[in-house]
Amino acid sequence: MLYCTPMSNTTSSGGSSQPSRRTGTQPDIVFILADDLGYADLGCYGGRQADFGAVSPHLDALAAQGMRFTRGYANSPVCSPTRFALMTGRWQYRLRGAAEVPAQIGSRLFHLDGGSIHTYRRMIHHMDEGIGHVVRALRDAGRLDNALIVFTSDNGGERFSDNWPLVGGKMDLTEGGIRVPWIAHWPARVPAGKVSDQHCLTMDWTATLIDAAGASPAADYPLDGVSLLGVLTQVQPAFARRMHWRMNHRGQRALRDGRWKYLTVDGNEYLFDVEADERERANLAAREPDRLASQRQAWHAWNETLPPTPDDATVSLGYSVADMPQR
Ligand SMILES: [Ca+2]
Repeated sequence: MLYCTPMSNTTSSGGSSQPSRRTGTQPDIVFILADDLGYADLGCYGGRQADFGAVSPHLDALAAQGMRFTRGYANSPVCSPTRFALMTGRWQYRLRGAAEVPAQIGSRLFHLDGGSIHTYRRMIHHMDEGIGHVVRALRDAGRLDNALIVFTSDNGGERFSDNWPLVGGKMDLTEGGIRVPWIAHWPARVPAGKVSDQHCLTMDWTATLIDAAGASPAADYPLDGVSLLGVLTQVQPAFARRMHWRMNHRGQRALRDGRWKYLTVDGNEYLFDVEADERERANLAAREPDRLASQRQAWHAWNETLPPTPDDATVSLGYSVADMPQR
């Protein structure tokens, strides 16, 4: 998914024949949302080289010349809800039908009888080449300096993805299902070579892009996302915020609060120190009952601010353990 929004070519005023104001004003915005790309699929996130060489040299260059986030999350571990959140800048749970994906799709669509790591890395490489063409076109047009290029993924990695060191993938609220690559490149405003541990969600991009364009959200639809413009431009340090998820599928709930993560799956409760244990293997729920209780309460307090999940919300995985052994 690629949005290109030329926002700076209509800013001249007063009948002046001067070229439109560009530097320091509204940027061009290129928003690139990869599908099912895992946290460690790109070289700049620790991905391995393929037999043909670097898998993602253009994205790696954007990260090196811009800002790379290490705690950027998708609003959901599945496609459509994250896209709803991106399009509205709000919790997807506010939108009827976006709670989960009522998909009636057969496993035939997934081509489960094909694919390989080699093919998967080739696909990423082709995507990366296309992004390289976009960057080159902006540079050739003299518009790269004030172009905000954003790259992220709509959910955690699919069956051939590399999510290391995270556990789980698409459909899971463990880190591998929701923590994804986040890259921002904007030479005019974002210093090169920065790595941020800001906690952030897909819907924050919506707030950030509105902010970067100098616009305001509609008063009737206040945003749940928060602008990261100050973090991007280094005028503001990383700030604390809680991030929440919920999903009927397997009764999953998650709260990320600082270094802590509260998680439920299949009726089981977990508490992890995600900064010390990114793989969520050391369950501290029994050792820290008070913290577990306060995190559980915080999740419920958030949940009560949102519409309930519709009774008829369903999800189709498209395939099951009958098609593929569980990871
Ligand atoms: Ca997806």
